Amino acid sequence: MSTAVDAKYTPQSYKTDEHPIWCPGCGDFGVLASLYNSLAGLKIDPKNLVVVSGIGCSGRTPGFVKSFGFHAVHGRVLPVALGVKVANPELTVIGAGGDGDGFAIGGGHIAHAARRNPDLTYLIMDNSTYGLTKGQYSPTSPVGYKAGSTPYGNIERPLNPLAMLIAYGATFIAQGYSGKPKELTDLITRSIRHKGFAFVNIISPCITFYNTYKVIPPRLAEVPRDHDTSSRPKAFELALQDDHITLGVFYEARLPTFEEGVADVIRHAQAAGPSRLEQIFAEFS
Ligand SMILES: Cc1ncc(C[n+]2csc(CCOP(=O)(O)OP(=O)(O)O)c2C)c(N)n1
Ligand code: SF4
Ligand SMILES: [Mg+2]
Repeated sequence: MSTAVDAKYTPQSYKTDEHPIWCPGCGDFGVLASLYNSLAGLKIDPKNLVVVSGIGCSGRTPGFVKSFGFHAVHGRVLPVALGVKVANPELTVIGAGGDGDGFAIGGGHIAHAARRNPDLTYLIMDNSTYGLTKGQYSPTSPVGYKAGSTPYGNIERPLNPLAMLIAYGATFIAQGYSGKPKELTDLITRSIRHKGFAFVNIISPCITFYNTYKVIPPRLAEVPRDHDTSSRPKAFELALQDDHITLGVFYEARLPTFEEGVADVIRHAQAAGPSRLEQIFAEFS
């Protein structure tokens, strides 16, 4: 991760001239403010920062962060972010998108990003709805969720993003809430510092199509103080309980990153010399 220790950065340093066009009260404002705070705390030089998003209200995030940005097609945050990171491992790469973008159309990518363990941060702004397209049910909408696409109530059980990421082998897994920006700033900071694939599921209510501001706060709980973040079974246990919405770090581990693996492959190929490459080309020609 690249940092500029000789310069002063404030949250303001990361604001662009674009004003978010999110609805007043949208949870995504809290996520963005927390992201600005984290970036300032880490003193990340905007020229070494890339924010990649998919499509959705949350997908507008790169437009609001002073950095390089890539507003990818729907569901393709992770392949683009991985490509950027492999091309230049010195960059800090952050993926941002919604529950629909990440878990529905882009759902197939998460498993492979997690098991490859590139040094990326992936922030999901989870409002349990498709905000941009007016509130259709999403993979994290609860059973019974009523909207235009489910007038008699959603009949599909929601997926559990935390359990899913633990199963896929992500090396940093956390959950935050847009209404707790101080705690969220800390989680985002830890996720960016983490060397490897860091996933933060951020509960971020859509005030317009699925207003959960009253139902979420009473259900919030912190990860217990004695939780062992190095234990996958303990992380599963925590993720599978449904009495509370648990906030904090569920799991973290240091494993080789994808870029470290790629560098090894390049070293081996270079050591094998051009003759080995010629041999391979000959075999396939
Ligand atoms: C290939 C493709 N299919 C469908 C759409 C329509 N579409 C745009 S955003 C979206 C869902 C966004 O939901 P989510 O990712 O949860 O983001 P939010 O708006 O809730 O932040 C859909 C289905 C699209 N843009 N491209
Ligand atoms: S529609 Fe929902 S998710 Fe989109 S900006 Fe408005 S409140 Fe936020
Ligand atoms: Mg959504």
